[in-house]
Amino acid sequence: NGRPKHFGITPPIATAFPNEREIEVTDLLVAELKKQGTFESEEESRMRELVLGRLDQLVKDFVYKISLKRSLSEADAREAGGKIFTFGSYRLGVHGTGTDIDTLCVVPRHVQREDFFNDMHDALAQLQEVTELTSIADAFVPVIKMKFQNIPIDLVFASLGVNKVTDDLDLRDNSLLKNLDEPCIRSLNGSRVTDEILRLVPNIPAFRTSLRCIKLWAKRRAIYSNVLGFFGGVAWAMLIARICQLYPNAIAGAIVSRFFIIMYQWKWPQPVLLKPIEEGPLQVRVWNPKLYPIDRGHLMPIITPAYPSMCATHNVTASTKKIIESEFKRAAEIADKVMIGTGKWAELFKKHDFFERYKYYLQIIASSDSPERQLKWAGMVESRIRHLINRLELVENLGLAHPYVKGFDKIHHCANDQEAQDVAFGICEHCEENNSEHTQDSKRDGKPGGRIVCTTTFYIGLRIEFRAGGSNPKQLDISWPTSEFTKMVKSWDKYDEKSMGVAVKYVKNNQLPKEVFEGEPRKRKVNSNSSK
Ligand code: 3AT
Ligand code: MN
Ligand code: MN
Repeated sequence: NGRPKHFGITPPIATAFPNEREIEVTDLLVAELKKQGTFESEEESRMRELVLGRLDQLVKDFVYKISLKRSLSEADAREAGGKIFTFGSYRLGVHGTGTDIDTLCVVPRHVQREDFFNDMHDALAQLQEVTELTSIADAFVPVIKMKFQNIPIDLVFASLGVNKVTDDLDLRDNSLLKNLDEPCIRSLNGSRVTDEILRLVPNIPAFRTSLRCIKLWAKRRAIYSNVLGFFGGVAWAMLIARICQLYPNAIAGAIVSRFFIIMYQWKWPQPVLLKPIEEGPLQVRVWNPKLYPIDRGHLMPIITPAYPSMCATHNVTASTKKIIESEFKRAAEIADKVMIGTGKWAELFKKHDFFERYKYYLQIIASSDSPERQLKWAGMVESRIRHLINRLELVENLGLAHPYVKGFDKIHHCANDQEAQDVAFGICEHCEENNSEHTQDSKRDGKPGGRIVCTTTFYIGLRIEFRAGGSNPKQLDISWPTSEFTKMVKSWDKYDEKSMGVAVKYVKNNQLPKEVFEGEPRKRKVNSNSSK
């Protein structure tokens, strides 16, 4: 019975149109975002469209060939169709220069995933404009990755229960999901979620500019990472979408400043929803804290709008929640100053001070004997760090365990066993003098007993709070969280003791390797109220 009068689960807070000051600060914001290089050139954006057109044609050719292979008539094979959808930052219209295009290849029922990873992969391999082609067929969301004319592309796959996939196909209908296998449902999900977000936003240009701002801010403040317990791209998009619903006629400058205030004051664990949660035709679980204790445990739930609705922020821990909230507070104060004219947007995007902030850090060093192995092993270790954080949060005298959002990769050319063992424990004599390329030692691994060791080092900042009268004063015992963590990562089914290692150790602030400062001069001052 018609469209709702408003977007979202409540009426708007205000429907006012922008005033002069809001227009001014929005212009300033757009200028700052341009200055910070968040927009791509027109040439790059034309190139992306051409590449997408090429990919769409390749998918149609692929479906046609498989259709003939499955003995469809020439006419039916032509009609079988096939279509490319996009999702991720490109679909939302907030991608930056050099970022990937996330694409979904949708095909009719007689084309299967094996065909995609064989025939489609091979067709791509034939093209000279395709480089760095890799298939990850056994991933949670199976994917072909490549560069097409130098543009990074993620290509996922879904086979629908239909005979034809025509160009007017819309993925909105929940019944499309019936009888599909899990990887197909998950592959469709990315696209269905982004499309639904866009449908639920009243003013798309304001949404885009605001989201660009929030993404840049969250990256600079090191709180942009789903795996490590902060928020990922989809969660940030849903948060901004909710604020856009609450202020349907506002422009970016106003949205952003409301965003920080509202998010700072948000009564978690009240969930952020863009629409009522739907039931649907599948046997899968939909997020429901009344029914499922796990869902009740989500500290900052932000719920995806497409069926089956899920919590996009289930990785958040007590520590990352505190960190995100303190960043909301800082940003709300800056946005406030910008509105009254005593501050600048640039202040919002100032780099975090993670490596200056704490006196003690934990280093988690994942190591292995080849770059290919390292990619998977380090990814596995990274995905378990939030469990380490959860356990550290229970340690007496530890006020905060703050994970850094990315690992630091290195390839070490080691002359002998001792050196190889040392680097796996974070001891590297030449690391400080040479850069990570180790150009001078590149021949060391050729010597007898020489080899390479790949390491990825993750960091957790520790805020130690010794309380007077505690049962265990002036001690910090992290042996239990650490041993539980190493046990957990080593129980991985692809773990191999001979070629992989993991080590957890303390480092003091002044022992941090210089690569964490990424070429910036290192300040020696330690903030006395952060750690003692
Ligand atoms: P960039 O502009 O590419 O940095 P993005 O939001 O497009 O930002 P990604 O390309 O990493 O981010 O991811 C796009 C979407 O793909 C987001 C999510 O729906 C899905 N996705 C990404 N990584 C995973 C993963 N490991 N498992 C399942 N889905 C994923
Ligand atoms: Mn992307
Ligand atoms: Mn991607």
